Amino acid sequence: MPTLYPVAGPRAWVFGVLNVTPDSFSDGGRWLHTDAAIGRGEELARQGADVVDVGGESTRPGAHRVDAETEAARVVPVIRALSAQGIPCSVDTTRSQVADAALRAGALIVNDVSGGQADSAMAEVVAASGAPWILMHWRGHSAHMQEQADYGDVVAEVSAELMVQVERALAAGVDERSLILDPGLGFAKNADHNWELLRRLDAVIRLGFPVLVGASRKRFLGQLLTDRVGELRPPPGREAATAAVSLLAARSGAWAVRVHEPRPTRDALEVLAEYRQPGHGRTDQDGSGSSGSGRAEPLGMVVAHAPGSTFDVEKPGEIENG
Ligand code: PMM
Repeated sequence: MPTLYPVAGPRAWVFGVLNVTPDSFSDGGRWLHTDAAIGRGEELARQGADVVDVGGESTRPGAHRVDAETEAARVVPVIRALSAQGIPCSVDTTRSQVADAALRAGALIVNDVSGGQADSAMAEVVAASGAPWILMHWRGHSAHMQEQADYGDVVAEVSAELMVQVERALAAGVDERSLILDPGLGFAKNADHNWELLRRLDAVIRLGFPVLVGASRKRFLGQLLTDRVGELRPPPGREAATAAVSLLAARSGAWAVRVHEPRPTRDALEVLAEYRQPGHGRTDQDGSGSSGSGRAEPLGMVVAHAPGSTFDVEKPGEIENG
């Protein structure tokens, strides 16, 4: 299998969230059955997701764990079916066993919210596969993570802790070019921590790795949009705020964003790409621009067919978090 590396381009990538779980904070229970999950994955791709991020275990604060067999049984058939249709998939898991099964079923990327800390065998699996690995900032499993939301300088501490995970990954033989970092909004972080990380995202980006940001529908957006009687805006009403955060993150240089509803974010990212680089994605003859998904090329992946060979650019077709 060729090796994929994330690279920068005119538009940030959009990861569409597909939780095959009964209890995720925003879409829990909706896509638990395989057929429903596959249909949702197809819909996410139609809505402009560049990658469908398939997870089989909820990570919302306080969530309890499922066993590896249950988690794999939820994600593997979905990844196999979507990959067979040419829809790029990542697997959202902290377990090497699940990552391995997902990669064999066609997943291209491992999204590990524990940044390699939950399972010491994960680095080995990733290194052997050559798949890109998203290392998210993490201080412990969901059941207790909010007790760890204690920082002096959140940006400096998150950056330093991410670099520890990078060093561990490299020591285990993972290719440096395969690593993607994520500040982990809502994971052992309160609203102030999340906003500070977004404001100073450039510091995380300066660590020298592609950065993915997952703000979608998280609690800190519900808090921002609290109504006059003090009710938090429910998750489905946080879409415009999610698209706004995606735009800000991309403007700061994020490589990708992870969202529940790709269309508003994808549209916002198309606006940013056009603003920065006029006509960047025009495919029509008269230069007037075309509409719909596929207009702007995403940041993309490069494919190395053999070590040292030339690269080709591949264009791939209420308890709540944070
Ligand atoms: N957030 C959730 C789950 N997985 N993965 C990454 N890389 N970054 C995130 O911020 C992130 C994640 C939270 O739960 P959800 O799947 O319900 O959005």
